[in-house]
Amino acid sequence: MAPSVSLTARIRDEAYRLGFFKVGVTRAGPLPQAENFDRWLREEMHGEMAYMEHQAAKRRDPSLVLADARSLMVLAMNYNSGDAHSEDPLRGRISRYAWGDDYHLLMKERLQRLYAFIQREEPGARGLYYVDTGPVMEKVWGAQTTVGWMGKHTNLITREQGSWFFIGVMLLNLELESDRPGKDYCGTCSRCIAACPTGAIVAPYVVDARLCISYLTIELRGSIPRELRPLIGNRIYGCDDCQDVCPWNRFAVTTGEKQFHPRKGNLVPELAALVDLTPEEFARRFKDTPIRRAKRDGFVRNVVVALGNSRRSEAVPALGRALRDASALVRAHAAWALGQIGTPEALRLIEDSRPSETDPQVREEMQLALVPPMTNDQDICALSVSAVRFGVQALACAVQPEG
Ligand code: B12
Ligand code: SF4
Ligand code: SF4
Repeated sequence: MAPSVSLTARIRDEAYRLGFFKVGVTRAGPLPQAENFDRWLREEMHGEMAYMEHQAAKRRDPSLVLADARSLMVLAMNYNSGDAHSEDPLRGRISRYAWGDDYHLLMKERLQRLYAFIQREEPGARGLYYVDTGPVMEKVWGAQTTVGWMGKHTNLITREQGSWFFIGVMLLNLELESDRPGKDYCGTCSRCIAACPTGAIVAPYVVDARLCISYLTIELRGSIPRELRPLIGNRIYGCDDCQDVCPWNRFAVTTGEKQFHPRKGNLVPELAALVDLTPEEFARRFKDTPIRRAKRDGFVRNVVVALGNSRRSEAVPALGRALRDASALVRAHAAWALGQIGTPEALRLIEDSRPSETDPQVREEMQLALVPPMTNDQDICALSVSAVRFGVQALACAVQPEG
């Protein structure tokens, strides 16, 4: 007689067949460690992501999402293409998850097929599935299963393949066999915390989104805080630094999903060319990719900041064009970027545009770019220059102008 295979095992097998490399199951009860989530919201670490607040009750309680929810499945799909980021400051860095096609589309389709399988196996089955967009705390639930654990950078990590994967979740009215929670293998390591360019991992397991480059370049619609702009470097969409340094990503394997491999031009894009994207070109070029989320003006704002951070005179002509952009957001950041480069030509472009500029925020950025306020470091430099004249301290100030 053939051995009986449980429904949970059959669902897992089908999920593996559909391309998920890890499948976890847990009981759908109240959110574990909900007090951490509450604290995160209370301290406003979600910034302008109002959806995190509006749907907080559902995030704390899956039964508010699906009334008769009994089980919660967590499914991991690898997006690692094995390519590397560009170190060239005149080329942009797009985070790995956004190099290829939009994962929402691909994963939704796979989850739909899995759901259809479950309904065929168990005709009374009802459920809901999400990738990213539902009010379900995907990482927290993932850590309740054998998928893995939440690292100090707060991404979910698997022992087998590291953290370069997307998460899908499925709520079901079925009693499935639950896993044991994942064990934390971070140990004494703290590489991600040290590597974060903006100090966004404010404590182990806590990311203040307002400081995270991923938030600043994708979610934030308005102006990027001035003090954070220099720290963004050439990252124009998201950030991978905390995961790039994680030792568990040494076990990453290349994904079999062709759609997640870099689209032409997304791996090491030339920054100067991206400045000229019209809204129509942006929509065409990034159709069905995650990058559309930043919207054209937000994306070009990021590109302009990266050009400023290059501190290279070759970036000046492109920034001059950005200074005439239809979007005040782009013009404001272009003025800042030209100020960062600070060559006579860069400053002349600002001077030339100033009389015709009417937007108050752009005018303010122009003013600051032309006459930067003295920072403490500059105060110290100015004092050193007058005291020591051509001493070492003065030389250090000259080669490292403060932005
Ligand atoms: C909002 C959001 C963001 C925000 C906030 C990030 C964050 N850390 O929460 C921003 C825009 C910054 C962001 C960035 C990124 N994101 Co995002 N994001 C989400 C989203 C929509 C919700 C996450 C959430 O609920 N955050 C709220 C915080 C409070 O929840 P949490 O981190 O799970 O918090 C727990 C811990 O902080 C812990 N905790 C708090 N204090 C303490 C203290 C102690 C002692 C302990 C032990 C624990 C602890 O408890 C909290 C929960 O109660 C999810 C999709 C989803 N629906 O879940 C994707 C998601 C998390 N993002 C994802 C990705 C890929 C990214 C980026 C890598 C993209 C990029 N390359 O730029 C970065 C990674 C940045 C980072 N280091 O986290 C993937 C993660 C996949 C994975 N392997 O983990 C998800 C799951 C999307 C998906 N479906 O694949 N993201
Ligand atoms: S994604 Fe970048 S900015 Fe955000 S926590 Fe990780 S290293 Fe820091
Ligand atoms: S870098 Fe180290 S501390 Fe950070 S998530 Fe990876 S193992 Fe954990």
